[in-house]
Amino acid sequence: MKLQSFTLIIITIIGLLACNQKPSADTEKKTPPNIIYILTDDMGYGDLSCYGQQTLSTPNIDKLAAQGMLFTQHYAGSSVCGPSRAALLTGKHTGHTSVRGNAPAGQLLKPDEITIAEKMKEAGYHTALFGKWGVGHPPALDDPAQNGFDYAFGYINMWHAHNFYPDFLYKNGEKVMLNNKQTSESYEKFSEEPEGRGVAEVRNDYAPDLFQQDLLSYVENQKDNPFFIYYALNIPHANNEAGYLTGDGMEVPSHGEFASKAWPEPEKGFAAVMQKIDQYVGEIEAKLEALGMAENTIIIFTSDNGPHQEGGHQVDFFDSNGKLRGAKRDLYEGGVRIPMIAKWPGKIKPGIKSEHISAFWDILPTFCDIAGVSTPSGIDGISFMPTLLGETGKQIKHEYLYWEFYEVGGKQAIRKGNWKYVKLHVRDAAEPVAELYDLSKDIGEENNLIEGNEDLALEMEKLLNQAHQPVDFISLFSEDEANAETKF
Ligand SMILES: [Ca+2]
Ligand SMILES: [Ca+2]
Repeated sequence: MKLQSFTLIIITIIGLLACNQKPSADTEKKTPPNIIYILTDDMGYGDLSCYGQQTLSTPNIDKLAAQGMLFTQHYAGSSVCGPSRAALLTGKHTGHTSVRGNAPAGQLLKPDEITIAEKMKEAGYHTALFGKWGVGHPPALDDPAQNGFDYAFGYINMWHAHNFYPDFLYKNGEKVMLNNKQTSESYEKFSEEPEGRGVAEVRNDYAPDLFQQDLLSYVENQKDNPFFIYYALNIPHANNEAGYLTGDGMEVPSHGEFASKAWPEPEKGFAAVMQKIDQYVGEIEAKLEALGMAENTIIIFTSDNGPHQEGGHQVDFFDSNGKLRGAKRDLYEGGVRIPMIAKWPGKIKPGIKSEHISAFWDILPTFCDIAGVSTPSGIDGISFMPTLLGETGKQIKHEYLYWEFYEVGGKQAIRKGNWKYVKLHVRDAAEPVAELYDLSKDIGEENNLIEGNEDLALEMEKLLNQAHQPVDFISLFSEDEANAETKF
């Protein structure tokens, strides 16, 4: 009898322990972290103070870096918007994505291509896009929904996204009118162009502010479900059309504290826009804190390509590319190496700098790992989850990174270890030129080491051929399709 009671007590205790453990295991399984991926537009490697910016300061983004991990060798998918975003969403580099450039028309994500948003949905996330879609040309008005986004508010085509005071935006494929009005001059000039492109004379609703407000209220409404936010801000990009009409494409509601600076007007605008980005990041952090969600949310902050020199802004004015060579449309480091900061409380150790070599096509498999779903086959990306968790010994490395670019004569580039191979004029009348740099000693790509390293150059040529998969709408090696150039 005594033994029976004892056994009963033991069984009860074991049962209670099991009950105690079960809910916590379930809770962990049911609440994967929210993901907020903030993609700025044309922000360079040197634009943030945590990456060495000297004139402007970005205190909120610096704080994010201090609380998380700063990547020194992260790369965009391409050196312009459309293909970079396609590489991001599909986990494939530009030798494999179905979107290779901003032009010509006829290139779009294909229905059978699996996107990050589709994988996040599979993992039970609610998925939302705020800002600029701009993937392929010409995208359908519900293209974000066709590619896995439950909610989408912003611009669909990338030329519309030049205009910071547009007449309208799109919410879930439906037009939403704003309290702005284009100038008649801009209507005349750009009426044949992709919808929404132009310059406003009546300026009330600054689109990035609308995205920010909408995002903050979305976070409040979604606080009980895991969510994936793709925040594709269209700043500090220029309104190129305003650049042509007025000489100043850096549209922003106010120059604020920079108004009295002895700087050209577009540079005051650039400074004010960078400050806005930093404030937005601070507001998102504050909102997550207020809702008690900061601990279970991973924030990644990055840019879609190198710094622009458009709308009157000069790359050198604030040294937007830092020590790197080149800018947007280059395959030199300045065109594709970009800041990336990741904060994940309790998982990523604070204040770490990682030199792991990674690229946009690694985001999809990394997010699959975070959400606990399988990674699709046939992609180029490698999850950098081990790096985030500090398990660097487990991190698989890329054999090489690859980019191809159809504008400005056509270019290809490879990064293999510390070697960078850049090939120019692959599709115009000029003779192709190949250059080789050792990034470990020459981050600014100043000393071309191709002479004397012919064997290595041959190996790189083999990799170029291996990485490039031809597509039917354009050839990388023929200049016949002259409209590969982006229209400004
Ligand atoms: Ca861009
Ligand atoms: Ca520089």
